[in-house]
Amino acid sequence: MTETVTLTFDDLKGRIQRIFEMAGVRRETAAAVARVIASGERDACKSHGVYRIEGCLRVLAAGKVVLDAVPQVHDAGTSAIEVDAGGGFANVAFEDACDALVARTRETGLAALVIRDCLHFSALWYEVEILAGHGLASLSMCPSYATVAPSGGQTPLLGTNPFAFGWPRAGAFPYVFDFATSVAARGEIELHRRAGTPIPEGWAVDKQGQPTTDPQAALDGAMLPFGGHKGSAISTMIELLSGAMLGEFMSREALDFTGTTALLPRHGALILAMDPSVFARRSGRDPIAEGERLIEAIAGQGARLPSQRRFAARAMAMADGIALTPDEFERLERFEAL
Ligand code: NDP
Ligand code: PYC
Repeated sequence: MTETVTLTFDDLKGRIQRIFEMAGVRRETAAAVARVIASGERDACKSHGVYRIEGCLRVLAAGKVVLDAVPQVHDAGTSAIEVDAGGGFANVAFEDACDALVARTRETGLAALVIRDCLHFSALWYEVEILAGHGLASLSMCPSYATVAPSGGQTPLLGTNPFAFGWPRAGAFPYVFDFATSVAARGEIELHRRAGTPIPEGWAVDKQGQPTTDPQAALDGAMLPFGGHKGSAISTMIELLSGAMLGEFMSREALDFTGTTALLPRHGALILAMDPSVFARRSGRDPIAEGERLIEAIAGQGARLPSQRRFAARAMAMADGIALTPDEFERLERFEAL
């Protein structure tokens, strides 16, 4: 097969859900995992789209995820709502606790969702976008496994620790940024390895601590934080807030526990949600309109807004379908036949 194959969002999502259900995953979990993977593919986020199915199936085969975990939401009426994912995928835990988080945030202005004992393999924009859809600003973060050297070091200690921010906009896609705190996500390096292409300089060092553009040497060596000491500090903050503070694994412990980067790490996650209208109440100003002025001024300079590429890809995919390469489609069919 040489042609790309085009699928609708619902078709792709349904196929992915069936793959996970056939692998023994509980229906609600399979649906949540399928939604986030299909959304990644729809938005041209290749490092967290259908490519991730294989990694998730590997974790299932290794018995390192609890297939039938039912998330337990603990809401004691405080600012921190907890959901215990019970060793299952984070996506369904987020979905199950989302309404409680939204309600508490509207009530108090600021609330946190603590996800415990989960496997988090997906892009974080998915979560902050849902919260922006409810009119809330939010920050989302989690550790990963130790694959990134701190700035000035050469040995993996930090995770690729993703960090996302969402801000609601009236009548437009929200303002969302979402990035690994390493120069690139590990998934990007893996995609270069598969394609046999070199990675850009500055992404990683090899086992000897020397700069490398060889993706395999990078995967075996250490990835680097973005922005030198600044990214290194943000990544450390994520380890502290979503690892140490929650009493969940930090990236080094997650790697020790799993024993390999070939399987997904197990850890916690933290989402902070804020209701701008509650914070602005006494100012008499409209925070969304104020934000709009800034965002429009940024775009007015010709600057690209974060997520702009993704939203454009989404619009195209929703109109014309989601295009899979022949290799991606063959893999999908292979997983369906398992
Ligand atoms: P990118 O570097 O591709 O993108 C980071 C952000 O910057 C995006 O919001 C992107 O928008 C925006 N952006 C990119 N280029 C520009 C530009 N020129 N001007 C303005 N904005 C720009 O992301 P990463 O490779 O760092 O991360 C990819 C994904 O991996 C993330 O979704 C992250 O959540 C996920 N991840 C998940 C992990 C986990 O443990 N679950 C671990 C690590 C990463 P746009 O999307 O529109 O290009
Ligand atoms: O791409 O770095 C990554 C990653 C790690 C876990 C999920 N995604």
